[in-house]
Amino acid sequence: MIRYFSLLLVSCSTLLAQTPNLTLELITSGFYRPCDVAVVSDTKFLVAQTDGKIKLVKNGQLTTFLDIGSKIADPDWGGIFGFTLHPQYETNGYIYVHYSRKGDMASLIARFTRNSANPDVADLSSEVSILTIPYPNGGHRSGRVGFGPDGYLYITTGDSSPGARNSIGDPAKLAQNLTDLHGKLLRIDVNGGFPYAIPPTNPFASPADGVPDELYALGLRNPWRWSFDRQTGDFWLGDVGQDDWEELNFTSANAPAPQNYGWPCYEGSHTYNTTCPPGSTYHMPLLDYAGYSSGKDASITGGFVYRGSKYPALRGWYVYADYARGTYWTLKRETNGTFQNTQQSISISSSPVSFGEGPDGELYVVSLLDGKLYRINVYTIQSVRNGNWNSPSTWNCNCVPTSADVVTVSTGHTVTVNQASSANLLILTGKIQISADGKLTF
Ligand SMILES: [Ca+2]
Ligand SMILES: [Ca+2]
Repeated sequence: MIRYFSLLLVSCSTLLAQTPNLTLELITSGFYRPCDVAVVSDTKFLVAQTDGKIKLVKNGQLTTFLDIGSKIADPDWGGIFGFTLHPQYETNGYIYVHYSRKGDMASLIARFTRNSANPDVADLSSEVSILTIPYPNGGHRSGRVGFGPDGYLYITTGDSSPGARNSIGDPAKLAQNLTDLHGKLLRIDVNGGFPYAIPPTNPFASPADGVPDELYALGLRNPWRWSFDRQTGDFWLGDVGQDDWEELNFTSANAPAPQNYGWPCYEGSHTYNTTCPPGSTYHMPLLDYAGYSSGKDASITGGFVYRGSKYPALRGWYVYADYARGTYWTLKRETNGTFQNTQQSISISSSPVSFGEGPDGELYVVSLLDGKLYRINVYTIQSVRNGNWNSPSTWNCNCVPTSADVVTVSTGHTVTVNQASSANLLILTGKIQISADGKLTF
């Protein structure tokens, strides 16, 4: 059999695992600096704005669900950083918000409760303070809060360094200081005590060890967004870099705690602060890519592994983005640790700042600067896929092939699998079968 690959084909690995091509479907616009999204259902969303408002999108209508604008430090850069719904939100109405408090700019993790009479609003007076983390220097505070598959609430903090370009990041090495809560992943049990209990399996759960019992992992700079794979429990975390490297971390569900993600001893997989003791216990990122000093501003936005049912070709792919560049990637990691990472052709000239995952596994994204909420779809043109593979001799798919696409192509005929853009063009002949995982075999 003869195979011809066009010059545009990225690599042979593209052939082995056909990458789904993403598109963005606009759901709602008109937000002011949306920074996080929680998906109640496929027609109901809560979207947090940096100015302290959490907006409700319900059947296309936009209303205010909660307004904590009077409590925040700054409506643009010091308001809400992240929020999440309690796993039993439908019954208890709890949401957990991470915001910067007016006055001292401390990070507050607070619980609010949906109004029992009107499920479309939450009352300001329902606030319960869960955890307070001082930020006397301002600086990176991450802000993501989310529940793990174990039912515990995970919270990331930034290193509190201002992180100005070409400055020294985290000069006090707080992210490596076990007595300090900055640059850490914290884990608490909001169901087992008030305001919370310490999970007994936390690595520093002993009150006598000098380490905050909440601490679960260390060595983080500004881990803006992260998630658990709902199928495997694996942990994916994007850590925003200083000047040189943006990094994506993968941690398997059975990895012991605490993991040390390296900052500021390492930026990405590269030595950064050389005064750190040499160590081999750092958790190196799955990948890093050149950041600000490469000539373009950069800021990684960690995403989710797609586990929805609407797009079988996307199942098992991790979707993430860069906020500053408007770039999206899909990444497929195999169990042996190898992975395929593909930059998507879509690039909105805006700011993908946070992803959200629905109860059905479908994915969403909000962009900060243009104030929009999108659903992530996969590009297909069904009518064209149903054409005759053998006639005409050149068959143009314009689709993402699925397991239903099986074809025998006569010698001399060509098949073009033309993805959303012309970036992935594949010309081949012979018997071709598209397997369920999106791979082409022939
Ligand atoms: Ca302790
Ligand atoms: Ca790291």
